[in-house]
Amino acid sequence: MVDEALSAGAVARRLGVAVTTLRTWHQRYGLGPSEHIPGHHRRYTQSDLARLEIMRRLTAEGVSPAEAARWARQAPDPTPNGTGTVAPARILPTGRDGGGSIPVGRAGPAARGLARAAMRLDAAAISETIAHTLAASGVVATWEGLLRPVLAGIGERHAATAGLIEVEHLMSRCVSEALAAASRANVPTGPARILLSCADEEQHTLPLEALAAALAEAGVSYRMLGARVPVAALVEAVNRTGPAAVVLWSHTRATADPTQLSALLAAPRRPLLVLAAGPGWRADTLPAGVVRPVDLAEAVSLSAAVRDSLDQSRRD
Ligand code: B12
Repeated sequence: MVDEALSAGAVARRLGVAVTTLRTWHQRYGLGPSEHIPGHHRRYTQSDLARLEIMRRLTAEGVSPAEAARWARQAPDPTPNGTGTVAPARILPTGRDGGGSIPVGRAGPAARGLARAAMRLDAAAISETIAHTLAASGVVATWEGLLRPVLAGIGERHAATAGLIEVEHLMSRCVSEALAAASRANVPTGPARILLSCADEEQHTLPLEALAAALAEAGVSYRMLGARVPVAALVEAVNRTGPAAVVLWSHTRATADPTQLSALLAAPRRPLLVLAAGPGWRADTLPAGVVRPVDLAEAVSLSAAVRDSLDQSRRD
């Protein structure tokens, strides 16, 4: 028995999770090692491993850890006669995707297919799926139903395992390219009324790239400053171009300094609308007059509305 029992590190490697995750599953949900030899660290038996594999699979599919642990504890011992010995390969199938999967919650088959293509690092399949869905369903539906679930799933899996950085980078690149290639045919000529910018030091640009493509689809012209814009440069751009609205994206608390928003409100050519977009901003720290959209669709409709009201006031 001792020969077949495994250390926490070995189990973590087999499951593709961090040792700290195993520790949490042990302490919070009682899914710990059961082999105990006096004078040695506790070790995981094959039955423990089988239960942990159920835990890993269900949590990856979006089941809450508490619920997944309940199923894992109740599962019959899969080892012959409950002896705790079974070939690891039977418990842990591995494939060319490197093992494991990206949880996409209730998203549909296209998102599951995209998640699998991302795990295989199959750039051609990723790009084809995104381009096809953009053409068939438009930008907002593609973002909400396809891209957002897979991006969030990658983030979730990365947080649990500290892995998948290569998947995250390839996926980001493919999403950027596909959004940039979406049609700009509806964009009118003339001045861009909406200024899109990331907060200072903010590198998460994909949601703003989705907004740019969605505005183009809706016939609204925009100017995109992209990642990591220092506040002085942002104010300079506002004063030089006089946009009707500025959308400032912050994805994490670290980049959500509200003084960036105050600087926009104090700019000589103050925009009609300042939108603080993204999960970084805290509602209770936003300066008065700043609006926080709940999602992409709302950011598009607020931007379109302010563009219309500016055009109308110029005509009157
Ligand atoms: C792709 C990605 C990256 C890429 C970004 C590439 C690019 N060009 O954008 C790269 C590799 C550069 C990156 C870097 C980092 N990342 Co990153 N990243 C992600 C990932 C996987 C997806 C980001 C994304 O586009 N999300 C879009 C959707 C999925 O996000 P959402 O919050 O659900 O969005 C909803 C709302 O914001 C709302 N909404 C409200 N208003 C509006 C307005 C509009 C216009 C839209 C569209 C939506 C919207 O609707 C959205 C849904 O549509 C996330 C995981 C995640 N859950 O987001 C991690 C994540 C955001 N990253 C994280 C981290 C830690 C980092 C790094 C610090 C890593 C590092 N150690 O270097 C750096 C940060 C660098 C920096 N200073 O900015 C953490 C942040 C944790 C935290 N809360 O602080 C996350 C959550 C991953 C994780 N679970 O650990 N990352």
